[in-house]
Amino acid sequence: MRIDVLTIFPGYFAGPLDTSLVATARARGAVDVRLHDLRDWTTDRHRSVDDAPYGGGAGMVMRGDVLVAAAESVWNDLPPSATVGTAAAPADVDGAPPRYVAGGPRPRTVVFTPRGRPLTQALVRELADEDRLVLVCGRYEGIDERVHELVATDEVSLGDYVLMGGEVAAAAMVEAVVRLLPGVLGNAASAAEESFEGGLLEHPLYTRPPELRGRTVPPVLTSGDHAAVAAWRRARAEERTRAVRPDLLDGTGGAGPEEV
Ligand code: JCH
Repeated sequence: MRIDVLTIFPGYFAGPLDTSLVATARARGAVDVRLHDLRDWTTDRHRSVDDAPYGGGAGMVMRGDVLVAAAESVWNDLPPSATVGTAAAPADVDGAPPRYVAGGPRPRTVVFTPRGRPLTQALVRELADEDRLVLVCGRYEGIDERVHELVATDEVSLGDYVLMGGEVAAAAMVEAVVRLLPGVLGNAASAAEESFEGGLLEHPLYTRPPELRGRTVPPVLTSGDHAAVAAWRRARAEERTRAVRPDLLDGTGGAGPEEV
């Protein structure tokens, strides 16, 4: 899978992409993650990616022209020079390969926003089946609405709280998607994924030492009785889910967003 990330802070991703399983997956070629600096598509001396909101109000808005040009470049594997400063859709070049334009059919392109559909394991599974993903990270007070209309195929929220930009949400999505790619994790993790598919929270985990600050390990886990272990784990998972996430059991999907 190829994942392109559009951001004004490509350096933000240095840690998440170069650490642990994501780094291993990249090194093995299971995923090709490419970072793009949105300022490469700016047209002015100051390389501005934001401007004041029409209608007034506090804060700044990410410019739609910069984001559309960046998306068209990345979708079509073209350098910034090919799309920068194009307010209208570029004219068709005869004999040119098929090209993606804003508003038309395009690769799966996620724009992060607190107004988006919440990121769930079901969406992660769906995205992990794509050949490529484009992740768009805004900043400031948000992105020009026309980018949501013309560039986004998916508007996604990390949860019902307000971040300062889309980068943390994009890093979370990369981790969640990459761990599902073929060959990235072993069978143990596949099993863990199935257990979430059952709609319950994870059961408690224990490892050595057998006693920690006076607290021992539940004897069933060292009994060697696999059926008893499975029953104990299911009971604890149900108990925990009922206590902290009853919405996962009642099928309503949880509370709606507040103030976003
Ligand atoms: C973002 C902001 C106040 C946006 C700018 C771009 C995603 N789940 C989730 N929380 N926050 C985000 C997110 C994603 C992209 C951007 N901001 C800051 C600040 C807003 O309205 C109240 C909207 C936040």
